[in-house]
Amino acid sequence: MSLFTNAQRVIAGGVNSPVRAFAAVGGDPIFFKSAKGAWLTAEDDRRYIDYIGSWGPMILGHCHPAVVSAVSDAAENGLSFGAPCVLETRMAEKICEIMPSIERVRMVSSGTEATMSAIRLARGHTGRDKIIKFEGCYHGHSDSLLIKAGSGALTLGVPSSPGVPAGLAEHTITLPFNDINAVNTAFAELGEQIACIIVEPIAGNMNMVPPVPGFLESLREATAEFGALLIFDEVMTGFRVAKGGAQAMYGIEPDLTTLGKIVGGGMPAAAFGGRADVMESIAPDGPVYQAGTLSGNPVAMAAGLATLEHLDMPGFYESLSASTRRLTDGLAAAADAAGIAMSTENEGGMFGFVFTDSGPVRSFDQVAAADIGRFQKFFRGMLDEGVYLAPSAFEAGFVSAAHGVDEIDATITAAEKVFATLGSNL
Ligand code: HOZ
Repeated sequence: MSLFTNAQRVIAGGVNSPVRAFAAVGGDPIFFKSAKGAWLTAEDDRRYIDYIGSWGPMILGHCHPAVVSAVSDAAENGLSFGAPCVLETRMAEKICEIMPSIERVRMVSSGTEATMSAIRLARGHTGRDKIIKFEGCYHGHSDSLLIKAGSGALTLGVPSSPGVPAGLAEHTITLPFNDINAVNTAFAELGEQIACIIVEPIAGNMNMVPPVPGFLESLREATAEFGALLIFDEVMTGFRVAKGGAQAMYGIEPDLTTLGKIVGGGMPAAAFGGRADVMESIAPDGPVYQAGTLSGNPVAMAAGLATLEHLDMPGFYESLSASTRRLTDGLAAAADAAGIAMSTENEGGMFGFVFTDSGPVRSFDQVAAADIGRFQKFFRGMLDEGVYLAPSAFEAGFVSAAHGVDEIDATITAAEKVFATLGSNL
């Protein structure tokens, strides 16, 4: 019996998160037993160059010695206290230092918890129910946010999940990403009822789609004018596209920010934070309730802190960006040489590629109209060549500091080989 078949007997769908099931690319998912640097090792001992990085957290590469040693030191002192510890304060100080828009922070255990809590806070603080999100953006799987969502929901064709009460869904307004007019129209009609906008400032759950000039600025202006809050979901982009996240890159100060992935350094930790006056509405200071048994867990704080501290190394982001650019430039050149229409994006350690001749990709409609069949063949060919890409055309990819020229160039060579089998579409 295959490992996947065995898992399916006892785990719903055989996986603990749907996109891992390979449903969109065919075949069984690979089971891994270890990881080091840029490499994953499967149960059958095959090695793969990893461009998922646990979906973002592993910016230093797998098993970075400083992170592993911080985790084992912390574990020696206790796995969980369910009470305050100084590591939490140090983590909060570090986050506030890196992202000055965050004056107060609250640690949670997952990105879903961070976005769910930020939405409740925005509603509680403003006394309004309606929220705006964008089609193809994914903010975790809480009820209000699983409407026209990206990531696994989009991959599996259930962007608006059954099980979300209609009475709740009616308060979620979904607009096209990068459509400034749609935002202004929604505020002109319903501005006084809108609690917040939540947005991935660079969308990473419908492949990778950067904001058009003026889009994020228009969100800032509309929310400020109507007394709504602007939430940047930087679970993916935080510490990833730049140390200070997309908000530092674009020079926009959101009212609230959600963080996950890198902030936990590979352990389950996430956070939300922002303006002090807004965060004061959270219990125990204020009436908006939010809590968690493992929130601020000392082992997770140690892993996250060790990771964030490493980002201060001189030239860290220059080198990471250069690696990512080398990868996307190489992939683009290989596709071009094979006569294959492909559009690529890269920022910091995050990248995307879409099989389309309509690039640059700036809308959900462009991603939705891309050649998914070609992606599936490319994915499978690359897997055969020992390159582990996200098993979905709607996910961004991640490069770590452990990806050297050797790994990047081996990936490009693999792509040249696979593209040659796909046939030109130009
Ligand atoms: N939501 C994640 C991708 N954007 C996938 C999480 C997982 O499968 O681990």
